[in-house]
Amino acid sequence: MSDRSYSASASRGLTRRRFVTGTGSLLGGLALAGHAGPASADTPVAPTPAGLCAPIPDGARVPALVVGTGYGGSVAALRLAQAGVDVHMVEMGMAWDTAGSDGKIFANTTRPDYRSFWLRTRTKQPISQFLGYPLDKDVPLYTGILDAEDFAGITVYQGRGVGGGSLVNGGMAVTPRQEVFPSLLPTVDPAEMYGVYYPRANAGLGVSSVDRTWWENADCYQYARVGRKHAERSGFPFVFVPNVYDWDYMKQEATGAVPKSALDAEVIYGNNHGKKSLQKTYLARCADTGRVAVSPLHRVTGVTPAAGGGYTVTIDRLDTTGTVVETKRVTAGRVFFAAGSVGTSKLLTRLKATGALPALNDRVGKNWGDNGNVMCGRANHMWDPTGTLQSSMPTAGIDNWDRGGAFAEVAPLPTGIETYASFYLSITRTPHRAEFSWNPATGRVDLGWDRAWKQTSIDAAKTIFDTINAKEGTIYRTDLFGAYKIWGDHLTYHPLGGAVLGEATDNYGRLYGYDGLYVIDGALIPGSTSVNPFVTITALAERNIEKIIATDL
Ligand code: FAE
Repeated sequence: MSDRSYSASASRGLTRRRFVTGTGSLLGGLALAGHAGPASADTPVAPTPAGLCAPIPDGARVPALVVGTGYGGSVAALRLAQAGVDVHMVEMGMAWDTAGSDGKIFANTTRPDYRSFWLRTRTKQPISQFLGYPLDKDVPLYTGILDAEDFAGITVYQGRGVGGGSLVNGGMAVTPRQEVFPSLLPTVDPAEMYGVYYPRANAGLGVSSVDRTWWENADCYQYARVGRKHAERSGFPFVFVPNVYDWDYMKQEATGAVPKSALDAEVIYGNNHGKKSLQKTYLARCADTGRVAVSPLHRVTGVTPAAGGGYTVTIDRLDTTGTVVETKRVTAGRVFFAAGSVGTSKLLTRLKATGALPALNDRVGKNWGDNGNVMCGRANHMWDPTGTLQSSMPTAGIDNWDRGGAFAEVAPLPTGIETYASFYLSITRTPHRAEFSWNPATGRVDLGWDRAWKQTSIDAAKTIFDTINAKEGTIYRTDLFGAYKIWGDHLTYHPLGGAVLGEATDNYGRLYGYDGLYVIDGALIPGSTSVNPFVTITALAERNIEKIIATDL
């Protein structure tokens, strides 16, 4: 077993009217029935610090406006505020500070309900079938936490709400190996990233590693130990990876001392406990500065130069059915695009094409990739059970990047029953990159992805799993993504690129064509991080905002 260099290097209560959002990876919920309705009376569960969730008034003027509250946006807001700049963050999703009728803020992965999906009337779970049963079901239309955004050939899963992807992701906090980094971001100095910004990001995110002694004996990681045994018997490096989950909390979950979250299959629709999502780390620190305010359920639709300097930003306020109930216009001295790779790319592509920001260059909307994501399951023998209790927080991966172009996350399949299945999300090396384009006929931005491109990723993943199957005498599961379908090749959890560093922007995220407009999220990274991306997104944002504060403000 090896650690290679996947090592990592604030959780605090938030006060009145603030967000508490929980936190999450992979699995598609395995629900077969039933859903709760919206709470009849809202119960405030998490207090919010005065002024943090404070909707921006129409006509306001702000020095800095951040579009989106995910990793890039939270880093930008914190560092600007610490430098003395007042910041307003605009977030299309909800604050996630109010419990439903079940007393919980977030729905369970195995029981999706109205809270689970962004403006859908039927769930679209990443794993759509199990043992021949279709899993999707009708839900009420609601501004839920997970967006399954459909483009031609690919569904892009994204978090919606204050905290962005940190609300729904698996918390795997992976720093790429330094020798791989130059192929990911060729214009960025690896020495400064590994010496300064990765450590800063890991510290800011509260990243830590599981206690190995506990892990070796914990029932909830039996699936991971089976994953290790199979990887090592086939000669693949099995690497432990850090996470942002609070391991002490998980230990207490295992003993029954506290309410369960990771050990109750919570993840892709939020974690009610345990995970250090951005609300508990960067955004909590934003609140402490007293200089950051957030408008939840507000969506930025326009940015254009203002007559008197700065930018006019058009913002729609939404209700929980997604209906626009008000349109506001505010003026911002500087605008930071942090709406996620897809959100930022869509906005910029449309604003360039429709004449709001015509001087953006031709690289806007280009060089977008899926981080080579592909999923699969393997059917183990009856003597290799993976356990009825599985922690939803992954702790390890199989690294075959150098030889086969694949890094496979050993993922849980927390169904509550013994499935004899091993499940994996592979991140693969793939040359395919797509473009966003404005479609005047539909008034939408399209993404030119071809499903057939995933074959490269499948071939890379097979370098690991064909080998393991041959060694173990096992086969692939064919019941998770459709009838007799082995590969989950229809989706990505890791959208990256579309406004790439050194292409649409300079080497620090300043958009070419406009002073005072910046990109500071996953859109900057050209399609791959070789591992799970949020630590790299955070570290790059730390690097860029430091330069911007030093030179532009
Ligand atoms: P992101 O976190 O997506 O934040 C963008 C925010 O902008 C969102 O809150 C949007 O709602 C908001 N927004 C978008 N458009 C607008 C608009 N027009 N106006 C206002 N607000 C807007 O961006 N990564 C890992 O490293 N480890 C994992 O274990 C992992 N597991 C994942 C599991 C799932 C199910 C998913 C979906 C993702 C996972 N990821 C994981 C990916 C990770 O969450 C993602 O790369 C980051 O969240 C991207 O960070 P950004 O700052 O780019």
